[in-house]
Amino acid sequence: MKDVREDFPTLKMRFGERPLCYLDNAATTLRPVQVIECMDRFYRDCNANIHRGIYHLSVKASKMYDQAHERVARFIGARSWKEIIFTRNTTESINLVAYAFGDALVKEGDEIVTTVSEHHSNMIPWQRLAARARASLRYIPVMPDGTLNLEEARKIITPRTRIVALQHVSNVLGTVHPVSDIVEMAKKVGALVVLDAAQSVPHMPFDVKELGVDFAAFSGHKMLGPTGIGVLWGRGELLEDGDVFLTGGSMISEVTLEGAKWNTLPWKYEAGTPNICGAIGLSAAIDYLEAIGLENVLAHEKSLLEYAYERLSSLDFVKIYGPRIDKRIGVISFNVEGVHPHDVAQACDSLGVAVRSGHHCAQPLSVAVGAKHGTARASFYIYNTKDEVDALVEAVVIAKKELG
Ligand code: C6P
Repeated sequence: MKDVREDFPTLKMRFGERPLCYLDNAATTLRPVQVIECMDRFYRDCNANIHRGIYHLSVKASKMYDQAHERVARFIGARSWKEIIFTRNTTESINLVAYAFGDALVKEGDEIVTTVSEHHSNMIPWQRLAARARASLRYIPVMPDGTLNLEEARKIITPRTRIVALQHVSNVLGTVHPVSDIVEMAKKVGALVVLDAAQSVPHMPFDVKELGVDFAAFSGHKMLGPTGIGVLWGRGELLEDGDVFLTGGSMISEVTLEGAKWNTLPWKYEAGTPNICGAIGLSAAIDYLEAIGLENVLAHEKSLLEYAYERLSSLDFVKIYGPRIDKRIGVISFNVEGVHPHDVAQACDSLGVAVRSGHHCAQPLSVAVGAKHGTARASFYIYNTKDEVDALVEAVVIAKKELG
């Protein structure tokens, strides 16, 4: 893979003698100059609201925003750009599905299925929907290594199941879940499948048609794009028929004092002035990632994961959570014997190494894998190096020596 580090201004930061070693990419990635400059150009040269003005600038901004839908559609193999809805983030995308589709679909006595491995944003919306509908929410349990228990999944997904919501990749353990097995189970009983793709779209080739899911959600800020822009992809025919979520300007075609008619796709789901520059910045991020190639992104992360796994597991006071490395991608969660994960993260910070600590917004999963106080987590991306893994290991050794 080409050396990309020069493109990331944040990597030039230093902490005393040491360079920044950014290993919190599952939380959010850094942005390359190509994205930053693209957004800067938009605000300088093209700034206008979209789909409202007939003047030159507004038409130009509208075209760029519309093209951003096309860019995302091509990137994830959607059949049409009209299937791409811009939201704020993965969380909002999942809430959109829970409200606009879940409320109409799920009735008293029905079942919604999710997994113990989920990020809270793919758990709480379903807890709330189950409560609104008087339906029950059932969880596919995880094995001690954090992989899904498929035998139990076969019993839990029943003809009463209306929605199966699962993540593609765990943000805590990096586990890549067997989506096709779950899709097969869900389709047999006629349930919709909602995929939280926040940790897969940025890291591996991703095609919604191949996966066979009904909805997929992800965030721009986890894939070199800006914050405040997310995507919901949905199958066109579902989106055509679905109820609306947020209401107001832009999402209507006609309004009377009595009511309104909804706009065509995707605008029906994009109420109000959207994050125009965010969508354009996300397109630039996709251009950047595609120039590298998602297979190369995955291979690079895997090689860092292997190296980190080997180095950390050679320390007998470190416990690594999650499955074997062939079942996961570039995330590694661990604990240092006798040291709280927040103290590990602080020891890392003192050497310029940024890692996250805690439950990583997936508290039930932490508990299920035996890490009730959480873990320290390193997560890799295209600009990380083996030297940075060495810096992490150095910090972990110091944490044990000074605090353990
Ligand atoms: N995980 C992490 O440090 P938002 O915040 O809406 O962009 O993404 C939510 C989300 C949903 N699903 C998964 C699998 C995720 O990893 C995340 C975000 C970050 O792990 C921040 S909590």
